[in-house]
Amino acid sequence: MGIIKKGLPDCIDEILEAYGLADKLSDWSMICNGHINRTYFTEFTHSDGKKEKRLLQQINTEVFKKPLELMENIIRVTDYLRVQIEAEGGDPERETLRVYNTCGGSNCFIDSEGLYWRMYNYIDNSFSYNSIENDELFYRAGEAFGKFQSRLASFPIETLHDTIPDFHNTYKRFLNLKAAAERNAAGRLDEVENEMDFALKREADTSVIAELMEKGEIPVRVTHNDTKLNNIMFDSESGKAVCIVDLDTVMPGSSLYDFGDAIRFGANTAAEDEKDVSKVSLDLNLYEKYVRGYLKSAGKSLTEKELEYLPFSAKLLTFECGMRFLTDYLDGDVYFGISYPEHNLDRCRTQFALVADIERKLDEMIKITRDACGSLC
Ligand code: GN1
Ligand code: MG
Repeated sequence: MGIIKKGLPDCIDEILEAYGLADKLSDWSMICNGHINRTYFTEFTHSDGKKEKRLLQQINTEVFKKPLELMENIIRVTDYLRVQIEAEGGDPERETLRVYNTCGGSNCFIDSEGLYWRMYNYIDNSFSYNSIENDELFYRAGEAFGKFQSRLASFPIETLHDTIPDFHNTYKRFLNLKAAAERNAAGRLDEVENEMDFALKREADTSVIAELMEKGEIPVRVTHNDTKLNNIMFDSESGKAVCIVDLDTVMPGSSLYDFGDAIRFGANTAAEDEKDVSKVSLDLNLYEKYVRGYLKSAGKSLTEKELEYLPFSAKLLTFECGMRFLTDYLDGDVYFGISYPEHNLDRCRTQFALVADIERKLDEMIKITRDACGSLC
């Protein structure tokens, strides 16, 4: 087939061969979503004329150092979800991810350059959002991540690998930031004096959730760990949330990580990398929508302690993400993809501005959460 492959990975023919799809590629495009992996939409035309759409993704092994364990986690969790979705009368091909095997039966393919590739089902007639277009949307996002959590409430967690240890251990992230400041590898420390001050003043917050977990005061759960709004696919026709994607960081963790990170991204009145921090604030109305949606589907599976710490988790996860962007800025942008030299610094500043606004609004967030918990009973 005469499809133009310029822009596709160099090893594309090798990859397609491995999946039994050589010479069948009839369409493709790059999907620019996320700061870590390389993702392509691909369409294949089989010899009987049938078309099949798949997602092709290169796993970033700089970030995901244990790609095989990561794939095992994804397969275990999606297999488990598939059974639940079927039992609920849903369509597992649309409501969760499916990992395709290579012809040799592997769940990913390592090309001759040593790069790791995998293929997923493509959730057709669906789309994701990078910002909230109406409040109802964020209610549905809360419901979707709540459902993800509650469907996995009885999952045998001991079968999951800890693929990135301490991923949301905010205290460790704080120590990493201090170490990056000491190294000053990119020579940028002078520029970030205010941001460093902001971070150092909040050291005490950083160990709160980690300590609750260590003491067993909140349970270890299967968590997504990257609950950005754009990791939910919505149905193009009904507008309903259909599928949670980007399962790379599915690991044992705390429900508070997933709740806090979703608020960080979705309830911010500005984009994650907004340059004008005066546009950044925590939208209390959106916060309430998410809480209500989330509690509707996950509320009954959460403990009192988890419920109590929901508002704080929004602050902590926002702070953590800001510290990670600042660390990467100090290190010379070695982790997150960037579009311009100050990108990580701008991202850090929006996160810290949001933390400051959450601090101002924490009492109101606590009240909203209590009221929503009250209407749950
Ligand atoms: C990264 O690539 P993406 O957008 O899915 C990061 C998350 C951050 C997020 C910030 C594995 O996720 O932890 O919260 O950027 N993923 C990893 O936008 O580090
Ligand atoms: Mg991600």
